[in-house]
Parts: sequence; C-alpha cells; structure tokens
Amino acid sequence: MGVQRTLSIAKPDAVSKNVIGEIYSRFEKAGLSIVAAKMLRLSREQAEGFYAEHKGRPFFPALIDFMTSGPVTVQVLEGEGAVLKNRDLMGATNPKEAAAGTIRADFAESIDANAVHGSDSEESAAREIAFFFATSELCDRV
Ligand code: RTP
Ligand code: MG
Repeated sequence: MGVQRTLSIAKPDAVSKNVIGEIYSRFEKAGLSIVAAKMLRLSREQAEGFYAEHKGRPFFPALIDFMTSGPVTVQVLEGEGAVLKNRDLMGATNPKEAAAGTIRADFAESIDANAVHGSDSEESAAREIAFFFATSELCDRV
C-alpha cells in the first residue's frame, strides 16, 4: 500500500468538547504524522462543495447545518496505509455502531455529530487535500 496522505477533519462537536488534542494523539500513536493543519469555520458554500457527493440525500441539509455550526480543524495525515488506518481509528459513521476504542465510539454523540471526517479512498484524499491546502502548505516530515 505504501505511504499515503489522507484528509481528516475534527468536526464542530469535537472542537467544542475540547478533544482535538486527544484525537491528534490517536493519530500519532497509530503512526500517522500531521503534515498540515489549520482551524477554520466552514462557510455553507465550502461545506456544500466539500460534501457535494451527498447533495440530494435526505441527511444533506442537517450535515451542512452541523458542519457550519462552529469551528473545525482540518489536517492532513501521512503514513503507511493512511487512508484505511484513519478510517479504522475513526470507527463506523454511526457512533452507536462504532467499535470500542474508536474515536467515534469514545467522543461522538450521534450520526450527525460524529466527531471526525476521514477521506474514504486515495482518490477522495487527493481531492479533499487540494480542497483545503495548497501544495506549499504540506510539510515534508523527513
Ligand atoms: P465522513 O464523510 O464525515 O467522514 O463520514 P462517513 O464517510 O463515515 O459517512 P458518509 O456516508 O460519507 O456521510 C457523511 C456524513 O453524513 C452524515 N450521514 N447521516 N442519517 C444518515 O443516514 C446519515 N448518513 C450519513 C454523517 O454525519 C456522516 O458523517
Ligand atoms: Mg464520507
């Protein structure tokens, strides 16, 4: 699989609960390095563009309301098999179905407020990283 990069977001619920550090710590303990990071408040336009694949789904309005409800942190994680590793650390979309010890099981309240986003494929990761970061903002760690 090799070294990959993936996009992670700590969603508004995670930021307001003050658990960003704990979430970053899980990435680092799993061997993922943060190679870019920032905090911002998503506009509706940004949130709709980012989640464009879900436009028209019944949960889309609630998803956009939630993602624009407060600041988020956006980070690029790098490491061996980073895309799948991050998805494993996150747990299932619905925290009630998320395996014990995953980020969503430990920090999320509901399928809407589910603490983190992670790219679901290498293709999504490339698109999502470019959505938030210029190439010059990605820092080589070696
Ligand atoms: P994410 O994109 O945020 O990492 O979440 P995911 O891959 O685990 O799930 P995805 O299918 O991409 O859905 C994006 C977000 O939409 C909300 N959702 N609600 N009520 C529902 O059936 C439903 N399905 C999805 C969730 O907040 C999910 O994180
Ligand atoms: Mg998704």
